[in-house]
Amino acid sequence: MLANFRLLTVLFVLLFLVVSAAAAGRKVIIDTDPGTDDALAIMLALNSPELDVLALTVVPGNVTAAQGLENALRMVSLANRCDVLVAAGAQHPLFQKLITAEFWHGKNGIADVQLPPSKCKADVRWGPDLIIEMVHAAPHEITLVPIGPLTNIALAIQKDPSIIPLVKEIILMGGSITGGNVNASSEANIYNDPEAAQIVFQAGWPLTMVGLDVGNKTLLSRKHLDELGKTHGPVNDFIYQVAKFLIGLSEKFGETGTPMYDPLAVGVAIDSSIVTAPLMHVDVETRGEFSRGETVANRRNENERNVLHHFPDGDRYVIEGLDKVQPNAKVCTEVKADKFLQLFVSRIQGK
Ligand SMILES: [Ca+2]
Repeated sequence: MLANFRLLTVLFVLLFLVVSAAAAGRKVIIDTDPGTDDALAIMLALNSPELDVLALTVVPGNVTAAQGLENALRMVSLANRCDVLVAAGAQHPLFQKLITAEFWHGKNGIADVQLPPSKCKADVRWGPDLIIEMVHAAPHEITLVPIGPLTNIALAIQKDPSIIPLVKEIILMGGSITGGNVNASSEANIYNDPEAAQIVFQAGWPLTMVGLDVGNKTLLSRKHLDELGKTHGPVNDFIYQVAKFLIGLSEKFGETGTPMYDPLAVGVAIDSSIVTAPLMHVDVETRGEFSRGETVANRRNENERNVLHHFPDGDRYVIEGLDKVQPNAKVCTEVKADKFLQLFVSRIQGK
């Protein structure tokens, strides 16, 4: 009888641990250059029970590192989430000058919305160090969600490559396999630090690329804005203003809504079934005359094998077969856009 009671107690404790672990959600670190669509992504993450946001690490991109840190701190404060660590990281890309995007994001990077000063303080650790420490503290549990240039992530794995197999997976916003937004070939996050991106893509960890392609199929429109306008709360009202700015901007350029680039990466972390993501080998072009920063994806995962031969009439290469190329990324190509947009609106409403 006593043995049965003990067994039951152990079972209950185990059940409690399993349930509480599930309730805590997937541990994520968001590396961000906030940023209007970063703001939407961060607020989606902070209000989704599927995710346990441990930290925001800040990278320069849409805005400078200093402005990005300030925006991140004000946003976690607005959401009443000083428990989420916020850390400054790199101050510039690895090998090139920073390109900021106030043109698209407003002077302060968050649609010129003036948020109250932050009640939360920045963590003293450097962003890449914080990533390294957190991954070692929770091996195989942490998902990295970079939604800016990949500078911080590259610095972290260069400083401590032993974290690579300890990261659960990496779901990043960046790249495109159908042309860019900076120019004909390149997407902004990758273009802002191509060398860092190539390091991250070749690291050999489970990587999902949420690129421009699917972002452009996921448009937040006036219909969604009206839904957000029906409810209120500090986060709700902030996101309403940011979304209104972005939708207005998209209309100026003849579109019917704003692409949810960064939020979709968070959406994939919440529920990967919203996207179709075939395996491909992706390299980042770091040299090309017209294509620096392009994510070059091999859709067939094979290359022709060209072998040099010497013939009486001269030397030439002859195709002798095909060599397999190992995929290194799941590349999102399709998205259940309506489902995701409804999820986004429902998570923000009333918050
Ligand atoms: Ca971003």
